[in-house]
Amino acid sequence: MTFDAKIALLLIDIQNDFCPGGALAVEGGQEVVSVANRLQSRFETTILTQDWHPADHLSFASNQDGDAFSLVDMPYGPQVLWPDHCIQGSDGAAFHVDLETDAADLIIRKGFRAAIDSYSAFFENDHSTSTGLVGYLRERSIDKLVLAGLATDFCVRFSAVDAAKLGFEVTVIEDGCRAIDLDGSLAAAWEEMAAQGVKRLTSTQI
Ligand code: VGL
Ligand code: ZN
Repeated sequence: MTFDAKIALLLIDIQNDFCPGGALAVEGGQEVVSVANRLQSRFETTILTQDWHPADHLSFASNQDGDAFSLVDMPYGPQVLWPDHCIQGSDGAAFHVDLETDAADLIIRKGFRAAIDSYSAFFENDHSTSTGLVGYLRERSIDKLVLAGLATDFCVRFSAVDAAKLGFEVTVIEDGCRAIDLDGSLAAAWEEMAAQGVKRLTSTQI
């Protein structure tokens, strides 16, 4: 079946750097592309997000006194340090070449301020700076979201949880996601999403 205008597909960060060979490669990351494309054909509205960092971004271990994948305290709370990734305009920041992007209504970029990271498509990591996405969705009377993309336990998780807290009905397509899984972050992600009422379905169940 296809879905009505009140529901949108939100595809999170399906970019080269999160796929094998990329700077912050997620195991099997490229496998979400075909799932994402199949899903898109069933939705009137698709929105893409794109992780989009300046080279001096403070989530990069190279710009901090710390190792990649360690935690540091930022003014807005704990922050994982990452390898340099998704640098604005780089090939790593580009969408996977096989991802269908022509039909997307909106591409929302995030993480473009050097001093603050943004996992969620809705709020930066201070949980208060808005990306503007909620206003866009409300203006279009969209109240249900289906999410897929990378990575399950970071940007998909934070986007799904924020969306649920904002009152959207949220479904995450588990075979349309792949995880980084840092210190149990994948299990914690599914737990938190479930606690917020996020539904978990496969692409064939929806
Ligand atoms: C992401 C870590 C850093 C993601 C983005 O898309 O899940 N993870 N930046
Ligand atoms: Zn990032």
